[in-house]
Amino acid sequence: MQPRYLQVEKDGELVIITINRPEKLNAMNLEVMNEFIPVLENLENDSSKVVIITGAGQKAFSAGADIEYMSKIGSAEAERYALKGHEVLSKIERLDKPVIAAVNGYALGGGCELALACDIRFASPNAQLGQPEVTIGICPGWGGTQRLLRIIGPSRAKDLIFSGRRINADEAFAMGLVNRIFPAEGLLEESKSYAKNITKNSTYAIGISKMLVNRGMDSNLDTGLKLEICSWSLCFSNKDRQERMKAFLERK
Ligand code: CO8
Repeated sequence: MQPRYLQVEKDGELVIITINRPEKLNAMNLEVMNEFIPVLENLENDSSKVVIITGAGQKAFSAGADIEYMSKIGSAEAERYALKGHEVLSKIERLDKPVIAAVNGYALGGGCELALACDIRFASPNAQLGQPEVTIGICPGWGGTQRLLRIIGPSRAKDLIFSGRRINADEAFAMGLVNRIFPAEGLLEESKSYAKNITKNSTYAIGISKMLVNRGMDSNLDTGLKLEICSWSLCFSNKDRQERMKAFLERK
């Protein structure tokens, strides 16, 4: 069945997923989250090499979880909603290919958490990021307390979470929350062009590098380094590695 709120488009070896609910600033209700699951499961098995996630319209990447829906639910339903969000975000994080968030406006609450689960974040100058959950009586629930802490450190994470304040693209860049800023009209094209460059590199080596960085965040240095040695050696049984090294030596 065609998703109602997710637009999935192929561009060669790239896949662009657009959250398409602009009238609600791409807020992610349960339907949006449910639609993500099969889309991401297809990506686990297809030949695409890089995924870009963005929001429809000019104003928002995503304004977060759906406040209208949350205003009507109790703890049990809230837990199901949180678990669904975690399932989606973990799938993104564990996908063995890079996922880029093209943050084209508001990325608030769950919207910011979605961007945090991506590997790289590019933003337009009108982007505003933040974790305003405490302003509506909840704590971040889709990994915000954990991924934000790992990306920008505990002190800055606490500042954003306790204050609920929104930060612009420049401040987000300065604290390492976004990797680069591109003009709004060029954000998607620049993201695609960056992604296309990545596709020239070894898919196997990128997938394994992503896993190593992700695992390394939760391991001690010794464990991370041991895992790196095993993974590095495994690259040598990959045909792609032989061809690439040979091509270098022959200056192809
Ligand atoms: N949920 C539902 N609808 C939303 C949301 C949202 N998060 N954000 C905006 N909308 C809707 C508005 O209600 C409005 O709808 P309508 O036109 O039908 O009234 C429409 O989108 C446009 O919004 P505004 O009129 O408010 O647009 P403005 O340009 O005036 O303001 C803002 C833009 C500043 C982004 C403002 O809309 C806003 O503050 N939105 C809420 C942002 C927010 O607090 N997000 C965090 C939500 S909490 C969360 O994400 C928790 C994540 C963890 C979940 C864990 C699961 C349990």
